[in-house]
Amino acid sequence: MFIEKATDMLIRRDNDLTENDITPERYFWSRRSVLTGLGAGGLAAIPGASAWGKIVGAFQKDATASDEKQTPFESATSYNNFYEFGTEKTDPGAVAPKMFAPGPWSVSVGGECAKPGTVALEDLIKPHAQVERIYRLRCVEAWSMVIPWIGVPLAEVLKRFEPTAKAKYVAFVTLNDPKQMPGVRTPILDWPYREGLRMDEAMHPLSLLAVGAYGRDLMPQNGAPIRLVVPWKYGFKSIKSIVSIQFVEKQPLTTWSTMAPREYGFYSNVNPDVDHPRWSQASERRIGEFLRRKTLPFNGYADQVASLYRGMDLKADF
Ligand SMILES: Nc1nc2c(c(=O)[nH]1)N[C@H]1C(S)=C(S)[C@@H](COP(=O)(O)O)O[C@H]1N2
Ligand SMILES: [Mo]
Repeated sequence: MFIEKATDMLIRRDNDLTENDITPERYFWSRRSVLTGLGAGGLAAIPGASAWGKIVGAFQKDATASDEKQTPFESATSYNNFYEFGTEKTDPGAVAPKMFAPGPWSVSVGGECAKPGTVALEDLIKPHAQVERIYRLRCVEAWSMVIPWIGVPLAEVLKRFEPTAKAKYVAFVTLNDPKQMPGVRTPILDWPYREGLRMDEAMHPLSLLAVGAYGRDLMPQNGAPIRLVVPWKYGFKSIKSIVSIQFVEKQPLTTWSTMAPREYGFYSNVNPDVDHPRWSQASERRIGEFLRRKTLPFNGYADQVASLYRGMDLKADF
């Protein structure tokens, strides 16, 4: 059933593509995962191959970052942070497509909830529920991108597990596989990569569980097959290649705030008034642009999210 569904999606979507669209660079990833051939006769699925390879369905366009120019696909897939594949910006794009081939993927969801379970990716993120959201993503290193993500609002996914009243936070964990992720063979970070959100942040309609970008499945370097996108926070909160989501009562440990608590707080809301101890956060470089631009509070999403933090001192809770 798993495979049937994927095959179905695959044929539906690939009918819209011409041979020209299927260039090795743009299509390499999905093709390698699922397809045996792309001849004129059509497409064939490898029996038993990853059902994940075609998770992006017939998504709807949704709220966008209006008039902003999108970062080219080539930049968004060659300038990345994904320490599991190395610490240089070019490492994930160079290494992940060659080494990381997520097979059938499931996410285990548990903790303070009535209906815990390990759920296959295509059951977690249903094609008909997918939306495209053009979000700014602002790295703590003072660069940013504008990316058309495809995914499902995190709240919609979380609700079906029926979090209890004790669920105050949500903790996320990335895959930790030394065979596919050369970076985790060295203790540069305390693997696996972990992140967390307060419950109301997780339930906010802007929080997205992304499975695609630029109209297709996520590239390995962007966190295939499923990652978080929390656009009002620094990029490191947007954890990639998620294997576990747990509802917890206490604020969970997160990778960067454990590594360097003075530099990275739990909240990590984009805040031009709170400098990183080693550099200013007042401005940023949009990848592909020459001039720097001013960084906006909450990365420009203050109207939607500032109310979550009413009464908090965001210089103390940075
Ligand atoms: N598992 C994992 N997730 C991660 C990271 C990482 O190193 N490992 N880096 C984070 C950082 S610092 C940023 S800025 C974003 C970058 O996302 P992008 O490469 O898709 O633009 O991913 C975040 N998610
Ligand atoms: Mo980042």
